[in-house]
Amino acid sequence: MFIDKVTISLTAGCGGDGCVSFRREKYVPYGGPNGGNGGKGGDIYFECDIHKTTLLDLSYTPKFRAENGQKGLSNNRFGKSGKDLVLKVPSGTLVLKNGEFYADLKSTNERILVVKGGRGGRGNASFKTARYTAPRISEKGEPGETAEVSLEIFLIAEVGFVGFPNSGKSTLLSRISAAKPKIANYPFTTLVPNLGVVNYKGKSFVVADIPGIIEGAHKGKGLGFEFLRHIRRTNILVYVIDVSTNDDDSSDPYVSYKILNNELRNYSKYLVEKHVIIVLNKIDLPSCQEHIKKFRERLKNKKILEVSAVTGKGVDKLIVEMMKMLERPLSFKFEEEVKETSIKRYIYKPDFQVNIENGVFIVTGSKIETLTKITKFNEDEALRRYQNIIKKMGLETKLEEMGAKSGDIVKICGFEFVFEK
Ligand SMILES: Nc1nc2c(ncn2[C@@H]2O[C@H](COP(=O)(O)OP(=O)(O)OP(=O)(O)O)[C@@H](O)[C@H]2O)c(=O)[nH]1
Ligand SMILES: [Mg+2]
Repeated sequence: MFIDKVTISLTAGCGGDGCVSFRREKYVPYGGPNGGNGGKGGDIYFECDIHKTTLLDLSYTPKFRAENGQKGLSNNRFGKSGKDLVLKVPSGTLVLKNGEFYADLKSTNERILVVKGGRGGRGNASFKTARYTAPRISEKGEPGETAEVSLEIFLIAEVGFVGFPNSGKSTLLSRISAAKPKIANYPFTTLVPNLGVVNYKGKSFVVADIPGIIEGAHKGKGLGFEFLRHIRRTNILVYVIDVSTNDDDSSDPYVSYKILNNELRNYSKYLVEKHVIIVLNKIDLPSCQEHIKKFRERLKNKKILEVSAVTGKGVDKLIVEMMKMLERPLSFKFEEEVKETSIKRYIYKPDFQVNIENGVFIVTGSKIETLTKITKFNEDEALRRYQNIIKKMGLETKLEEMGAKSGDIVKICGFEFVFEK
């Protein structure tokens, strides 16, 4: 099954707790602290694997977690770090982290860190200084980072085939490449995009054939619109238009061309800025000459080719044209388009913020929250250290400024403290 869009939540591993312990041996008085640090929590990475074609296996699991770090132990033994988790994604996967553009993975083995594992808590051996020789203090492990991540495949191809259902896109792809897409004489034969590699005189390029587009696609009709994203990276769009005649007006190739163009424009203004080749297909069928003549008269300044995907007539010329056109640069590249449409916001985050709710002072902010999470409040010295750090951050002054009096309740990260001047 071809799944080209998933949203998953990721939680990196939590760091292991640090340990409080002292060396106790015969004949070694004042052995000193020897509590080891906790191990680091595992990270989560995405890695590009060009042999993968779908995000199906990620769609089964809505939540991924990396392993936690282990606790530090006595005798300066450090906890083992948690194992990293590497999730494989297909080439062309765009990663949005918490709704913002994060990465575009294209080449094989390209790997990015998405959420970082928590730091291991320090054991008491780490707190030893010349003046402070017997610390009874350690930290808890830091929680791992969490994120909501959306993955979307944007297939990597140089040329995209677009057209109405049944116009012969898949037939044409099977003609020019080794791809074997399903072909049949009914609309919507192609349900997911097909890729084919065209080799010609020592050069090669990739063509994407997507499901047919119909009028009203941009309002959700048919299947094609969802798949237009897969031709967003291409340099060339090839409009495949059926010129075999029917009596009704709907088979006028010029009308088809206009409808297609309108749908593409409604999808994205960038699509219609690509290089275009118009392919009038099925010229082996009788009485299409009249249509072709009229079409050419109405669209004079466009590249128009006549082919028969079934007999192969005109197909070589099409390949040569595509190759020639590929050498011309595009006015807009996919990369720029992505950057333009998803602007990264850098938000300044203060160390802490204070709000008053029902007389309680609520303190938030990632720095102070992390500090709170790694502090072991049952250790006297850890508590003292905590108080020192938040004083240096300026929390006490801020609380006083906001009118806090002795005995008021201050809430940090779910913990309640009583304010004292
Ligand atoms: N006579 C003739 N028939 C053709 C030609 N090209 C395609 N066909 C026929 O048209 C029908 C549709 O072809 P497909 O290649 O499946 O069309 P498609 O554009 O991929 O259609 P969807 O996947 O539904 O969008 C098939 O029966 C083909 O055999 C051609 O050049 N001449
Ligand atoms: Mg098809």
